[in-house]
Amino acid sequence: MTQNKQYNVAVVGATGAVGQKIIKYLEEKPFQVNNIKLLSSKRSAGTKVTFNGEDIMVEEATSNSFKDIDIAFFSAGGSVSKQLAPEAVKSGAIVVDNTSAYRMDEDVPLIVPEVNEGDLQHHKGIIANPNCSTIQMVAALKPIQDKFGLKRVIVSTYQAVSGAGLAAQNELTEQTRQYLNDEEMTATILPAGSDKKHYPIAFNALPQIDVFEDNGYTKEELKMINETKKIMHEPNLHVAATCVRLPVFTSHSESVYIETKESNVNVEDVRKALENGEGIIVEDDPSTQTYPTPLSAAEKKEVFVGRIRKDLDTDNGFHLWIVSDNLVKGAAWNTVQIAEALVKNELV
Ligand code: L14
Repeated sequence: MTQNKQYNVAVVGATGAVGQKIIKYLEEKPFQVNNIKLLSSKRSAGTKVTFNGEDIMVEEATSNSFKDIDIAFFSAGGSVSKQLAPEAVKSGAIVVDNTSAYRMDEDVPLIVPEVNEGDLQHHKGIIANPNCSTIQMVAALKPIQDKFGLKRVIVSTYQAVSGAGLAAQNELTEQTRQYLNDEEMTATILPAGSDKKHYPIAFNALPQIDVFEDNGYTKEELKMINETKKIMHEPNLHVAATCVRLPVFTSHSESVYIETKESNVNVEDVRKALENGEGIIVEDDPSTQTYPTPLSAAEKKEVFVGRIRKDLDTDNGFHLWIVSDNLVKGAAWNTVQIAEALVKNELV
């Protein structure tokens, strides 16, 4: 019986913000962990991390790290995944990868369990965790797609700095201090992915996350566009995205405009579909000023939806405000949920 089976797991990037959260969610026992191996770059190797109250030494990840590992979580950047995920698969592990390295590969299922758990059946060793902004949006759109179909999605994001790592968080803190002390702000990190030019994020809004492509979209925007179509099995869905960084530490927010395939859908139908959606919490009551915010969603596993309203001009158009913790549902929790689904479906 799968329930009694124990699994050997490895976490690559164990000292990072997402790796730490993966370890925390594994302690909640989504399945039985027999042995846990904590791996990192050479730089962080030798530090100790606790798992279930026990101190575990973090080791440098190499191609030999994955013997006897059943599930390997990768969250140490795209180049580490490119180099070591195939090695882990060769050793017999199933990889759940939290980077963008394999997401659009045809052979790699891109999974949000509430949306397309079935795609796990076709895995060939590597499973990809989608981009944080994509995850929370498709989780909220799924119950609407199921009930009314989807024709078009236009999203603008309001993204936290934590997605760009600890250095970006420290930069926001330091720039805030500088600004309030009338000092010049030093900017060296954001917009992340860009090595040419940097802008302060404190008291600002940056319409660039990741680098620009030739068509004028940023990579983050194209990730949202392409990943959404893949996860929702809608190659012809019209999707447009504008991704913006805000001086917020945790949780991404999204203003999302959708058009359903069905017409004559009313706002109560959409609200009901969302209320019944898996992993979705509706927080929406203008009479009490109830809606989710980045602070209210932080550290929670669910995706929060508010401001549900009908477009005033387009019959099948609706507007939503979708908020979720980008390091939790957007990264660590979705990754652990994928492993849980692998176990449940006896695919590991
Ligand atoms: O594609 O800078 O998983 O906030 C998610 C976080 C890309 C960068 C991904 C950020 C990353 C993004």
